[in-house]
Amino acid sequence: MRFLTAGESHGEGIISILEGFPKGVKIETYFIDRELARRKSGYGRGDRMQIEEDKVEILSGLRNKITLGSPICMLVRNKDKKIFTQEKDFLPPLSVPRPGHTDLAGCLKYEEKDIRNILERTSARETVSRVCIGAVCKQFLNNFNVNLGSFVVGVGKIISSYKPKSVREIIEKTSSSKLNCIDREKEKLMIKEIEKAKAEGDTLGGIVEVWADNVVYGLGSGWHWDRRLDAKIAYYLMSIPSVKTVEIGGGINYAQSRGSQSHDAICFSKSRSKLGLKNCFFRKSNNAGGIEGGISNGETIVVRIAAKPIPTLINPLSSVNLSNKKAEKAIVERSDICVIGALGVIAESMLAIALTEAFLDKFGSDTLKEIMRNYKSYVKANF
Ligand code: EPS
Repeated sequence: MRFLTAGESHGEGIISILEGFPKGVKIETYFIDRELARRKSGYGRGDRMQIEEDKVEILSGLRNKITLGSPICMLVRNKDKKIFTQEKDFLPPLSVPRPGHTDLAGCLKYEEKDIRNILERTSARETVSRVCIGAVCKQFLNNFNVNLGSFVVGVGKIISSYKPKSVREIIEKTSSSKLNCIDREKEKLMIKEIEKAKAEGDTLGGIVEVWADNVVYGLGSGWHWDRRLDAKIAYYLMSIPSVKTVEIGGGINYAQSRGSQSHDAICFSKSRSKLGLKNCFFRKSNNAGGIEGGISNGETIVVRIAAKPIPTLINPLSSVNLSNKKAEKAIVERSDICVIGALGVIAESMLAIALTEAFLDKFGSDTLKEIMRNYKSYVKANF
């Protein structure tokens, strides 16, 4: 399976193409739209989110809601359309790059003086595509009872230490949250922090955790570096704009503890039923985050990501005008104060894509029927 995304932030729309996705999977557009609505939400999002409807149109690859196995093409039209592929727009050139954004690096790379020609594509609006493709993959993973959930761990310096017990708990407790948060007390402080940053013309980053449960053991491989499931997940999550850190399971805490305190002791119980197995191995702790030696071990996949603050500041930082090379304040474009409340659904999407690819690698990729057959016989045969 592979996927492509296309589209500029203020162009016609955002396009996603998913190729190599199996035949026979039921796909509901209302589910994709619900995920897109989650992406627009979260305290601290900018005014653009009020303008856009973000409804998906599936242009190919399905008949009567069922995938044909042919490429799936999806389109989300932009309402705030300002640039055109054939017509001239009259937007003034943007010349002073924002520190932290792609503006300068992009202009240098593409020998460009108008930052708009860089920012249109590098805007995080592209994550609309990730969510469309992720929502299709989630509907595939549903057939194997894989559930995904995410929650905000921190905004700026406000950190919650609450540890949920299951994906179900995450979904239940975040569903009525303004910030995709489980910890209501900390959420109040996070919202205050966002309000304070807004009043001071500033922005905030933060930390999000994403979980996937009921993931069968044996996805990925330890045989070769580029087949490792942890490496794939890290790559996919690091590709989300603003993300600067990806940790799996214990992550950085592993480095600060001893082996005896950090590795998950192995248990076995005949009565423990998991993934339809009568007998199974399990762990009482999950510091490995569900992956050992690059292979899923049957425990919940736990990934933590950290994102930098949004680079567009109402009180801009010092910069240099690309045309005359004189010192000037960076450009101020309409933007968000904090996107951490929306980051979780994008992270879930990228994790769903990574897991779907790993699933297809292991169980085949032509039809859901074939994959299901292979999956069932694998789970039955093992142990
Ligand atoms: C975004 C749309 C953008 C920004 C934001 C994400 O809309 P506009 O530029 O028209 O206000 O709100 O972009 C960025 C954070 C960025 O760094 O480019 C969206 O749909 O997510």
